[in-house]
Amino acid sequence: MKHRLIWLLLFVLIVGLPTLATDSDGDGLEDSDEVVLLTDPSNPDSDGDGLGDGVEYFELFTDPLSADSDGDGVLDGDDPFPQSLDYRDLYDVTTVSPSLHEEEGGQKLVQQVVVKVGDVITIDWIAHLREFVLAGAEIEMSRDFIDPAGHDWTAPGYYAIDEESQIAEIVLPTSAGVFRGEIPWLSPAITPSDWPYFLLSKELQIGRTYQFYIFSHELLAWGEDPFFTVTSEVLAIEMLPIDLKLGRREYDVYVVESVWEHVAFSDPYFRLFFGDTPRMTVRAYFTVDHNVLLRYRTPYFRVTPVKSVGFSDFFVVW
Ligand SMILES: [Ca+2]
Ligand SMILES: [Ca+2]
Ligand SMILES: [Ca+2]
Ligand SMILES: [Ca+2]
Repeated sequence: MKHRLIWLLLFVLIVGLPTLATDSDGDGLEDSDEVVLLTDPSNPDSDGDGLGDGVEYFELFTDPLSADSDGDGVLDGDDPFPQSLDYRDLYDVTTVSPSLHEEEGGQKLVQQVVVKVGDVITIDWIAHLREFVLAGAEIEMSRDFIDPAGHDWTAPGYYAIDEESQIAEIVLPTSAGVFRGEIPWLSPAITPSDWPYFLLSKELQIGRTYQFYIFSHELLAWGEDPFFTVTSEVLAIEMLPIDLKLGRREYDVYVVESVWEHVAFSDPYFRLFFGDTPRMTVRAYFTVDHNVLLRYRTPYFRVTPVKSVGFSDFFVVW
């Protein structure tokens, strides 16, 4: 008995306590981690979407237990943008969840704006996005300000852009009524929430600069010039610590800074915030190895049932 104890003591001293760090299915997650994440320790692809459990969890930030993390009908393994992006502003009043998927005739972008509890605006764009340049779109806007369980108000609209004359014919449903007009169309132009996706479709390199226009239909409804000129530059590679369920990890990220410039706002409300020549700087972070959009801050418009529109900062949460 005494001898056994001495041998055990010697074993522990020399070999150390036996560890259980095994990755039975070789997917990059240890068996004990898979117990925490509820994934299958004997199946390297628990949800059968073509992506390994470890790659989903540590590298792509998709759900290893959902074959279609962003619910857009495309399996994670086939989806160029498989993440669901929920982002909320600093005042925690607005959440926007854009999702993008292929449809016949183009890509469909669905954005949901939750202004506060029960107040929902859904914008369905059936858009022909060519490399994220909005070339023309049909939109349907629904508002649920009064009754969250059903649409209080739904109205269709569209942008039809004549490539030769660069004139856009626009019919835009707003809370104040329907806006109809023709405006000179600056190309390439993308919508405010598309700019990180636009950059995601590019090969990022430090020092590289991209220029484009951001078209904001909210400004149009407010009688302002609807375009911002944007210069995006890939500034540097930085370490970004992220808290995951399995502890804190650091990631190499590209830092992309975008400067949005507007000619001038005539509306006194905007001038109060931005002065005569508004200029905003917004940032995005993309992982270096997989070009995954991790986080971005962007000014955006808060849409409310009454006539008040403002900018706020958004953080992406995951
Ligand atoms: Ca495993
Ligand atoms: Ca597994
Ligand atoms: Ca998977
Ligand atoms: Ca998945």
